[in-house]
Amino acid sequence: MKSLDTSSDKSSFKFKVCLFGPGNVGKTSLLIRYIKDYFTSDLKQTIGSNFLIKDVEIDQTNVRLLLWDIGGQDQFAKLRTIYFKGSNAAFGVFDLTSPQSLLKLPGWISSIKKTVKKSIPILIVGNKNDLERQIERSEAEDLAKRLNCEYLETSAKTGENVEIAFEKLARALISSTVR
Ligand SMILES: Nc1nc2c(ncn2[C@@H]2O[C@H](COP(=O)(O)OP(=O)(O)OP(=O)(O)O)[C@@H](O)[C@H]2O)c(=O)[nH]1
Ligand SMILES: [Mg+2]
Repeated sequence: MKSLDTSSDKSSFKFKVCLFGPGNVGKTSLLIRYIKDYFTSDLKQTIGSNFLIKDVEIDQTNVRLLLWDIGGQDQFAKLRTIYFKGSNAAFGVFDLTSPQSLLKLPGWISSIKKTVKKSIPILIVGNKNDLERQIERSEAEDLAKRLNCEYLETSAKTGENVEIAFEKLARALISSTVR
């Protein structure tokens, strides 16, 4: 799901990105912060999935991100592979105050790899860094490295690193396409 538009001066890319990770870690909140630039503490859990679009310009390149937000509760597990199909990149989220949530990421990643069948950029984000952390940064970094993923820490509440995270993934997508 990517295309190169040569009719304009600028190249235009379209990428499917799936967000993944357990329930309550802040996937929807990160998207709301990124796309609408606000935060609310009384968000409902995602039922099934949401789909949002963000157009960004990265180094004079227009990029359209098709962002799929999947409900992390176990009851939606069967739907997941449908959403993973055709993804050009994946954005994994865990909650820095919940060690449990970090431990669930390897399972999600192997399911993505099985479904997508090719190597795609995967970014892991430790979210809620405005709260008191229960996971050492080095522990999360080590896991990300072992899984071959980039790692960043964010807060959907304060907005820290949110735009940077999505743009990091967009850059990785552009360079993996242009290469
Ligand atoms: N303090 C703080 N709270 C956050 C942050 N991000 C999300 N939350 C809160 O955590 C709760 C869950 O956030 P959601 O964005 O719904 O989490 P989700 O990963 O989409 O959950 P599912 O849809 O069930 O998979 C909500 O009450 C949010 O307000 C953050 O960065 N800091
Ligand atoms: Mg959600």
